[in-house]
Amino acid sequence: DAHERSFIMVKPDGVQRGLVGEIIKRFEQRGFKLVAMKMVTPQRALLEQHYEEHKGKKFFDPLLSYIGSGPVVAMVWEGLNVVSVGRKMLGATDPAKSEPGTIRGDYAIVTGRNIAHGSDSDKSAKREIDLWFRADELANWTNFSSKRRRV
Ligand code: YYY
Ligand code: MG
Repeated sequence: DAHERSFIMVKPDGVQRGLVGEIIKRFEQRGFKLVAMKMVTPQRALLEQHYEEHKGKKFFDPLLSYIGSGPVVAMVWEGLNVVSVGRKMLGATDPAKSEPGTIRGDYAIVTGRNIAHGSDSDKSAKREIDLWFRADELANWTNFSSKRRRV
């Protein structure tokens, strides 16, 4: 589905380290279309929902304090297989296992500070986009330059 969407977020450490542009650049240059973006300091209630699958795990509280500590850049990217390709571009959750060339493999060394988030399935993407964005925050635009390149 060429209109598949993924929720991608630059975490506070990515913002602190000046990697916002680098991460946007990678998704843009890969050919994905940016449909929403905002900088926010997320409330705990939002993060509890965002990470609800991890509730009860030992890293849950540190994770929520870390993500809630500062602004993040929340984005929605669109394009063919953007969920799975986005996960590949991010690299493994544990940066020690992320291949060089991936975002985490190039910029991170520990799981607790792994720079960016990406939805892990189409279902999670829809849930996360709904959680972080109102419908009117998603831009409806046509990328004519990529249309011309398509065969
Ligand atoms: O989807 P992804 O971010 O790659 O990993 P998850 O297993 O969903 O974990 C979410 C988030 O939690 C991870 O990016 C860092 C943190 N975390 C952690 O601090 N320690 C772990 N053992 C596992 C995950
Ligand atoms: Mg996850």
